[in-house]
Amino acid sequence: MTLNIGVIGTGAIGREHIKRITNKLSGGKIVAVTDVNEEAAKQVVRQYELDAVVYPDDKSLVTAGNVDAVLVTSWGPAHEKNVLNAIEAGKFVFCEKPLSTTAEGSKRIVEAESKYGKRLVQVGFMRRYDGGYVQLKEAIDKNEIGEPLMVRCVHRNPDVDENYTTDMAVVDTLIHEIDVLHWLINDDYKSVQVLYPKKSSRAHAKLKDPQIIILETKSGIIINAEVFVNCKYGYDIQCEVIGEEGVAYLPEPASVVTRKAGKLNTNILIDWKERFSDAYDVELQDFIDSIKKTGEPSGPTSWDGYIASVTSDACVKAQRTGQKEPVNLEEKPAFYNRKITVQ
Ligand code: NAI
Ligand code: NAD
Ligand code: ISE
Repeated sequence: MTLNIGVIGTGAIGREHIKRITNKLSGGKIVAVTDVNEEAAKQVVRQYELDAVVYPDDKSLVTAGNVDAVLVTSWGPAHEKNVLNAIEAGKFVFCEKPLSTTAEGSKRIVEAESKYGKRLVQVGFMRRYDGGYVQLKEAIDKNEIGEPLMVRCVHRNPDVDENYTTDMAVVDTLIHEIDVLHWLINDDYKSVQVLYPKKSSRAHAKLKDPQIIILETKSGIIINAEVFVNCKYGYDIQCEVIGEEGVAYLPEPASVVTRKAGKLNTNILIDWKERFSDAYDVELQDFIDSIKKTGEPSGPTSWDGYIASVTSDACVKAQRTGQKEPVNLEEKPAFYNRKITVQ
């Protein structure tokens, strides 16, 4: 059986995911697309020679009879409405991060899904599927470095456009660390604080860049996360977990090392599309396979999206106040405690 997929938002990552589902992955087919810019949706159908209908809006796409699952790759502020419409139509939905740009929005999704009574939603937190992060988690879970005490990480982009504002360093960028780190160290966040180092002259007026975000967990682990989105030299993701017995590092992407003319050289990636390309493949294949085998997606849940939103709201508040702000999570509903395993 093929999972028929409708795509809301045919921008950068929408096109990437359409290409991988069409050319690389198995078991899924793009049958519908929509974009607020209708010409962009039509162009994608032509460019990738899709056998897909272009719908005028998300509501008509999610209610189309032949659409089994919806891929939300619109921009962040549109996600909540897109996902709620899909749940109302009883469709599976893979939503790119963030699930919603506010905790209230993510909570509304959690409530709608719980009321529906079956898991429909998977959030695009692809780092949980990245080979390097999976190895790092295995090392921590096997107690290879003892109790984790501190984490240092870095999220650098070469540049961003004029629409990227100070809060997006959290809502759009740090959101990946927020999700992957509590999963990695099996702990919950307690408080957050944001520091602004000297501003890069490359950052435009509405963006404070770089930023240092300090997250403290309930057990007392301190995470120091740097977001620097005008670093110029490349797309660089680093993570280092310091434990009682040793230190574990996220592996660098494989790249040839040359020794020549008195220099040791290796390439650094420039584009986020390449850095997590394999992880995007695995997460979407898992979404397709899990629905087919178990009738539910098994990846990051709406509750994971909610945890990320509550933490990101606290970080945005901390950006404004300069103070340590608490992360106040509600009790996890029993609905999200079940573990779904794909054989
Ligand atoms: P983009 O701006 O290139 O594409 C967004 C597209 O959605 C645009 O074509 C826009 O016209 C369309 N759109 C916006 N609102 C819409 C709506 N209500 N209905 C239909 N279409 C709508 O943005 P990009 O970079 O593709 O990002 C899209 C989403 O993917 C964002 O949520 C972003 O956070 C996420 N993303 C995730 C990445 C990851 O590593 N997981 C990487 C890049 C983006
Ligand atoms: P983009 O701006 O290139 O594309 C967004 C597209 O959505 C545009 O074509 C826009 O016209 C369309 N759109 C916006 N609102 C819409 C709506 N209500 N209905 C239909 N279409 C709508 O952005 P992007 O870089 O592709 O990012 C899209 C999403 O993917 C964002 O949420 C972003 O955070 C996420 N993203 C995730 C990763 C990742 O690493 N997981 C990487 C990039 C982007
Ligand atoms: C983008 O939306 C992503 O999700 C990328 O993974 C991230 O590195 C980048 O900063 C975001 O803008």
